This record gives sequence, structure tokens and C-alpha cells, in this order.
Amino acid sequence: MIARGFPEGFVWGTATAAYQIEGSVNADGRGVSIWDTFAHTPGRTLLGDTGDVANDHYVRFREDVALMADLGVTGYRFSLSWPRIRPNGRTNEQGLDFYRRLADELLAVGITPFATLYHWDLPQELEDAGGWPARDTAYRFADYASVAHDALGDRVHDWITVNEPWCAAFLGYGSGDHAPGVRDSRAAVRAAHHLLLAHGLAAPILRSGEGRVGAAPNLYAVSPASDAPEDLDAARRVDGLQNRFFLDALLKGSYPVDVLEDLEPFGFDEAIQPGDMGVIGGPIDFLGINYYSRHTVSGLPDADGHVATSPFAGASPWPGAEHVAFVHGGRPVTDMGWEIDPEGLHEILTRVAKEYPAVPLYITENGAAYPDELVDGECADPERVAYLEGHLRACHDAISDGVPLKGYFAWSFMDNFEWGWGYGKRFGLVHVDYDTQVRTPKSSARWFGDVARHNGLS
Ligand code: PNW
Repeated sequence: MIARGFPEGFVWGTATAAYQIEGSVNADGRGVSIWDTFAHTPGRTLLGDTGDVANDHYVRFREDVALMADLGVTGYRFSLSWPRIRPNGRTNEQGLDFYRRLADELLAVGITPFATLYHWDLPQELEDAGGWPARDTAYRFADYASVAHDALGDRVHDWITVNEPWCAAFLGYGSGDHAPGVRDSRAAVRAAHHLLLAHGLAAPILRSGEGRVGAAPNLYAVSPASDAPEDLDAARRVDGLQNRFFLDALLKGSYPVDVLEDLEPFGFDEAIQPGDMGVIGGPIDFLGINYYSRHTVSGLPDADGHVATSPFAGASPWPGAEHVAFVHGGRPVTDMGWEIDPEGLHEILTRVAKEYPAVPLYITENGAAYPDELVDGECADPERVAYLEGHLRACHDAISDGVPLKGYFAWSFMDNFEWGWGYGKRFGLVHVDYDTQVRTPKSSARWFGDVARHNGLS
């Protein structure tokens, strides 16, 4: 019995990103990305893990697509590796061929490809030329988008420009927890603007022909720890930088006035040139939302929490909110220490649909890490099933409330290189043994496949 049916044509997918799964970092003319450099710098990732081999997906992609088809999903969100496609600014047909083969393999089994252009693997030579804090990088991104669209536009129609620009800017250039490991708030705010500009420059290119385009910011529900004015102000700042900054820019073509004020000391306004906001706020076909958790924040000096940090060890990735403490909201947490809050997803979806009407939405990432183990060749992960079910109920509630949600991509198809955490965190629906590369669907994979096949929750 399907108690909660989803709309016809709802896309049920899983998601991954190139550097997290592909490996084969020296194959077929691939260049070097900032994540290669970062992961190979001692002390940057847990245990020194790198994506050199990762899930060997570059070699095993056919097996992986067959497994997806087996589960019964209808969509797959993957990312293109910029340094495979445009090493040193030249087009590399061998790199494009890999994605042609991958897309063909997906289409042959009836899975719709959703391709992300930027999931954090900036070519190292562009970083050496200034990286995202340099405006020119946005124009180089548009060149890359054009090459990708020319080569793949006959088979890929759904494009995501940038994945989680907050992370790329503020963990990459602010706290230094992500590549390229820079700790400079002034650089980070410039990077944020240029990532959005890159999106805006690429969007019309990707929309030509049959293309549809969106971006995928990571949004959080945000609550003040109390009604104290300091806590309300902390929530305003964090909600401003995490959510409204990206939503307003992408969907209204402006930055929120209060966030502009918060970022003024970092020279943010100097990065904005006439015409930029029109480019950034140009037409898109959908918005992708990556949702994991809620932030509960306090601006009181003695709040029961730590001073604003990323989940890792760097400086603050919150310019204008360095004094804010992230406190525990009292909910159960996943292996990342992130609180589980499906109601926050409902809150985000209804808010986005109300404040930015008329844009179709996808959940482009949602999922949970748990320390899954194989026991007698099986992997039971009831906590992940509960996480997914809770969040899918929230999606269903939102659709009932009129939210135009068109699809849901679970993060992740399989366990993979979890950035600064290396292979120490497992987000997959499919378990990966990194010694043998054996894939084993966890119970959540079977469960999710059933939901996809029935187009609803029972
Ligand atoms: C996202 N944070 O990363 C990414 O899009 C994925 O590649 C990643 O594997 C997944 O979520 C799980 O982490 C994030 O510190 C990394 O707020 C860090 C944060 C958020 C998202």
C-alpha cells in the first residue's frame, strides 16, 4: 500500500561528485585540480586520504550504472571533472569521452543524467592564476561550460552549474577546511561573488537547445538559541550568509541589504561590477537544494557552544558572524555530528516556494553518514533508512502544501571520499570496500529503490 504517493514523473535519484568517486587522476590527459593538491598536502585530510583511487569509478562506471538500474532509480546526479575536460585551458576529448560513455550508459537503462559542472575541483592552474577570488575564473568557467554543452548537450539536458557555493567559497577560502585551504575572509567573499557570476555566465550557454539549468546551494534551517536580541541577530547573520545571500542573488538578482552590510568590512562591494547582478539573477529552470541539517545559533558571549567554526578545524567560514556560537539543538546526530531535522527541510522548501515563487525545485542532495560495516556480506543501516524516510515525508508534506518539488537525489549513491574526512565517513546507499572495490547495496539502497519503483512511501 502506498500511503504517500509522489507526483507522476517525480525523479528519484542518487548523487555523487567526480573527485569523490572517479580515481584515475592521471588517466587520459586529466589535469591537476585543487583537491589533488590539497589532499596531497600533509595534514589537510584525515589520515592523509586522497582521491587518487577513490571508488575507481572511472574504470568501473558500467558496473555502477548497472547497480543503479538494479535498484530502480530514475535519475543520477554526477559531476564533470573540469581538469579532465579543460586541462591547462585546452579541450581534452578523452575526458569528454568518459562523460559521453557515462551518459550513454545511463540513457540506455532509462536513467536521466543530471550533470554538475563545478563540484569543487578547480583546475590547479586557475588557482595559481588567482582562483575564485579572481574574477577571470568566472569567465574560464563559462568557456568550460560551453565546451561541456557542445560535447554533451545532445544527451545531457539537465545541468547544475555550481554545487554548494557557500562551501566552495567559505570553506575553501575562508576557514581553509576545503581546497585550496586559504584562510582569508576577504578572498572568501570575492570567491562567493565570482562563483555566482560563473553560474550566471554559464546559465544561458547551458540553456541553449534542450538544456535546463539550475544551481545547487546548500541551505540550512536556522534557529536562534533563544529570543534574546543577540541570538536573533546571530540567526539573521547565519541565515543571511547561508541561505538568503545565495537565494536572493540567484532568484532576485540582488544581495540582501543586511548581508551587504555584514560583508562590507571585507570589501565585498568592491567585487561587484555593474551588470553582475543581472547576470547572476538571469533565468534558470530549477533550483537544486542540498539539505542536511539545521543550525542553532547564539550571539551571547557565554552561550553553551563553541565559537563559530566549520565542522573541521579552520578559521571562521562566517564573515560577519565570527562571534556567533553554533549550539546543540538537542536532536540526534549522524556520524558527521550534524543534527537530524526533517522538519527543517519542510521549513526550507515551503519558505523557498513562498519567497521565490515559480521556480521548480529539486532536492539535489540529502543523506546521512553512519559507520556502516559489512556483516556476513550484508550491510544493515536502519538509521539511514529512518533519516531518508523522515526527509521524504517532509518532501511529501511540502508537495501537499503546493511546493513544486520535482525530484529527490539521495547523497550518496555509494560511500566515497568525504573531502576533509577522507574515507572515514560513509554516506552511501551502497557500501564500498576500499581494499577490493566490492560494492554491496545496504538495506537503505533496497529501501530507496522500492520507494522509487512505487513512486511513494508505504
Ligand atoms: C556536501 N558543511 O558537502 C557536498 O556537496 C558533498 O560533496 C558531500 O559529500 C556532502 O555534502 C556530505 O558532506 C558539505 O561543513 C560539506 O557545512 C561540508 C558542509 C556542508 C556540505
